[in-house]
Amino acid sequence: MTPDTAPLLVSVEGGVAAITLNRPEVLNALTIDLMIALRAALEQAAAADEVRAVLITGAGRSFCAGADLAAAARIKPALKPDHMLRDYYHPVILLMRHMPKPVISAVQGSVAGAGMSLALAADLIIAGESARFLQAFSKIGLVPDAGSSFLLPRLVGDLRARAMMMLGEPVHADQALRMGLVWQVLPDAELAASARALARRLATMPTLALAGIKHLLAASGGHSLEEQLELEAEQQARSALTEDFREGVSAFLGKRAPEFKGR
Ligand code: T3D
Repeated sequence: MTPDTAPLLVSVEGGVAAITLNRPEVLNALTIDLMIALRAALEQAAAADEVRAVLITGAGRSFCAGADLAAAARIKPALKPDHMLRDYYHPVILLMRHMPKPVISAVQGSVAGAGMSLALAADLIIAGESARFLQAFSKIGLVPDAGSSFLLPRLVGDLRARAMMMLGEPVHADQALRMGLVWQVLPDAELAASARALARRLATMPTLALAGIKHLLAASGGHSLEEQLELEAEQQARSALTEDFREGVSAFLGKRAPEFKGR
């Protein structure tokens, strides 16, 4: 396998780990090999000090068409879907949600099935105008998986999530923006450069504060107001001890731009 034919491409530059799903001939459909490589890339990005933001993209005309149905048909019944999900998908989704660094997904074309779950697991989703979000599961007699039934209603509300999941109709980029499913929609030609710029910007920010925001938001859904106030107070106490907080205040008082180090 040459680097160009690897199912996943990874590079690190300017504090950003850029991870590209690279099976464009099948719209980056997800195989076990790809999921293993994706998990490893995310684990490395989470552990590396020089990485302060992660960008996930898909090569070719689409971000991802979900699980590779041809590969799944070949390996069944050797590997049951629940084992497949637990062993290969869940670790990836959990890493994206919980790693103490911002994760962006930049999507175009079809964003379907577990590919949509993958996009939704990012902290920020930006889309090219060609993007079409498809809860493809019901079309083939499956239920949403890899986190879609958790993440989607929290983004767009219960009714819209139900409609997307039950009807399995595509939601186009402009509608996705109106629904609060994506942060930004851009012309496809500008997507890659804008996504890199956004990732680089996040990589210069106070990384521990961004990690704290992820932590707070992950907890808020299951907390009472009292519990969340307490967690905010604990988190703020930790944030106030960081080098970046000292730098932020010093830069503000010195009327200069801050230089955050992620510490
Ligand atoms: O058991 C388990 O694995 C459990 C886990 C399940 C998680 C899931 O993700 S379930 C949902 C799986 N995904 C789908 O059902 C979507 C299937 N794909 C489509 O419906 C369409 O391809 C799209 C609407 C996404 C895009 O349509 P279009 O017209 O733009 O492209 P296309 O011509 O259909 O696809 C291009 C090629 O990619 C084509 O190959 P070919 O004919 O040129 O050789 C097509 O077969 C291939 N492809 C697309 N999606 C998949 C795929 N190959 C394997 N698996 C796919 N999911």
